[in-house]
Amino acid sequence: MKALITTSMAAALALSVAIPAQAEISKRTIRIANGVAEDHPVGDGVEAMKACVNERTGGAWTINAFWSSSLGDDLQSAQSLRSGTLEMVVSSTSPLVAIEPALGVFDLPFLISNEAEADALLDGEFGKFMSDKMPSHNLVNLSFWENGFRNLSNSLRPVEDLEDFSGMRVRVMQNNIFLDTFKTLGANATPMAFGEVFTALETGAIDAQENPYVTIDTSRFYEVQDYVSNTRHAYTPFMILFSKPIFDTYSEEEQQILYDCTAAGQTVQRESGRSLSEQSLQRIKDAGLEVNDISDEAMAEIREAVAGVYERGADSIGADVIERVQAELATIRGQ
Ligand code: TK8
Repeated sequence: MKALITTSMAAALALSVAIPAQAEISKRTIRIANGVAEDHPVGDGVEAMKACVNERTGGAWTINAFWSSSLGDDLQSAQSLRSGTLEMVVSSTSPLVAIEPALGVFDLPFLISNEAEADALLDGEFGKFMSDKMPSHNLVNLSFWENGFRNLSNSLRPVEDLEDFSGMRVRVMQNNIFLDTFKTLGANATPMAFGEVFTALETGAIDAQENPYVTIDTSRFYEVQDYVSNTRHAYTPFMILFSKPIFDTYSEEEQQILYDCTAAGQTVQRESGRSLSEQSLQRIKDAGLEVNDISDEAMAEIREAVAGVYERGADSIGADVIERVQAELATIRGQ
């Protein structure tokens, strides 16, 4: 009897010794949904992430990215993650207010003023506070990447002051804060999924849309727009979301690989976006679009006009969340 126990214990020990470190990593296929085109900086981030995953898993994982809303728009994809039928999405936070209304905090007009502030906010305490809200919706936020500062494009006229927004049919993301902002500016705001924007601009169903230069460039909106105005009215983050039901089946080591490799992708994606932005602007100009800045005076008037969005947004976002972000930004700005 004693010998038997010893033998089986020895066998167990031999087995545990024989298991290589890699045993915690299973063969897996991860699909990533995306609304943007493959040549958007997100493409560079995904490539960096793939290289990292390949190295860490010894090639055990296959990552397939699907571009230009081919697996559905941001919100649909996030819903698929929640039900465990899709692994991953690179999604703007804005359309996800239908799932977590507090995410609307990022859409408050002129909240973030530059990229250094965005990075400090998203990679710091506040970003963690927002990410912590996601597991209750069956989602895991692995990292914040950059969509960026949004600028208005349209087919009617250069937008140089508040009056120029008047009556303009602007597509906004499916988001109450953006809707309020553009209505307050006097525009005729229509919520629409990203994948429908190009055709809506092309057919003239809408006059205008707003997105960072890299998106106006890579989604070829310049083909169906004539004016771009440097409004920088909001900064949108991308969340790198993973399906929690699927995440929960991963080993701890595998979960760590997801965090580490989306962080590696973040560095590359942000750098690529920031250097591409200038090139995109040049391509937009080369395509014959008229690009204009807005005077400080006109900008002050525009900011003043939308100031009430903060108070009205508190109902859905939560006054505590708005206070928290403002306190955090004050700290970041050294105020
Ligand atoms: C792409 C979107 C896009 C966003 C929008 O799926 O909807 O305008 O800016 O980048 O997330």
